[in-house]
Amino acid sequence: VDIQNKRLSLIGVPTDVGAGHRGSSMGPEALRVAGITQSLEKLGLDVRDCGNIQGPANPWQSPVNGYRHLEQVVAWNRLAHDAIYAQLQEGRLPVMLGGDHCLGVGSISAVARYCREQQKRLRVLWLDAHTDFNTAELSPTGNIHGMPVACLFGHGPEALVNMSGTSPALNADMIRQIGIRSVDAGEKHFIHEAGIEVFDMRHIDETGMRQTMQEALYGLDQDTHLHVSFDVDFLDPDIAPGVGTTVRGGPNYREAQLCMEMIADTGMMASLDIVELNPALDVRNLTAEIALDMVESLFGQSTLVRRNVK
Ligand code: HAR
Ligand code: MN
Ligand code: MN
Ligand code: MN
Repeated sequence: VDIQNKRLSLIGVPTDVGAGHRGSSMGPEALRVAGITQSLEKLGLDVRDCGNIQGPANPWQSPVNGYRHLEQVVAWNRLAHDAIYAQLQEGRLPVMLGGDHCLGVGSISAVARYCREQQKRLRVLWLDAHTDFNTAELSPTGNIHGMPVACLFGHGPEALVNMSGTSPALNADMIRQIGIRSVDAGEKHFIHEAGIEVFDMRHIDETGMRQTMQEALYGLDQDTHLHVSFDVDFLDPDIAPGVGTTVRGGPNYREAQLCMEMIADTGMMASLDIVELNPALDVRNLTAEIALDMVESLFGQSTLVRRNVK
């Protein structure tokens, strides 16, 4: 795949209905202010900014039956699903500018639907401090941004579980989680049961980011659609404080950059989520700028000087 010919579509999905803090709804604009369009154009990419999706306001209520704002979360995800699916059908590479990570349901459901129709294999890289594998019963908060992976695996409310047209949308062969360092007790048990391969921070510390990414990317072929779901809280809070749920001990700048560069080296990334950026908690848009650096690396901006190194 020749990244130079890639046509991108930025889709803003300004939500914080799935989170426990207000403010990730300002994420899309913060990424635009940091210059995402110009940065990607400089890399030779064709960028279409589709603007923002409009959805329901955040009613800021307590959880009901274990879910906070379920109705609004479903509405936003349906809209995100439809917008992303439309861009995929046009042969473009959707870049979802979130928004909180509840949007992973809509985004990845659209990608799963598209892959099924195109008979492509799907590999999702879930870059996150969290596994996001809670259910209403397991979640300590009721915040649905802690539940999207469980929903994609068929565990959750009907409307979210069936969004891709078949349930489950994903199975354990199709996803690798990287950077994990905060998992709730019941969630940990459940993720083992599901058989998901988790490259947690202990794995990264012991084997290094290079080895970790070689394992996470192992087995891709020309028929694979590679989706990256980049939760900005993947990054260590020292470099990325502008997120709602910071967890110490994440990848530093260089480790994260290597992760992104190794993904770019495959030339296979075909869709991307950038989620959980919260400008209300940021310092001078620093986290947006760091996240954008990482996105530039994902799209092939390289630190390599020596030519024939891979
Ligand atoms: N596990 C916790 C919960 O379910 C925190 C989840 C936080 N999730 C995100 N996305 N920020 O990864 O509430
Ligand atoms: Mn997440
Ligand atoms: Mn997270
Ligand atoms: Mn830059």
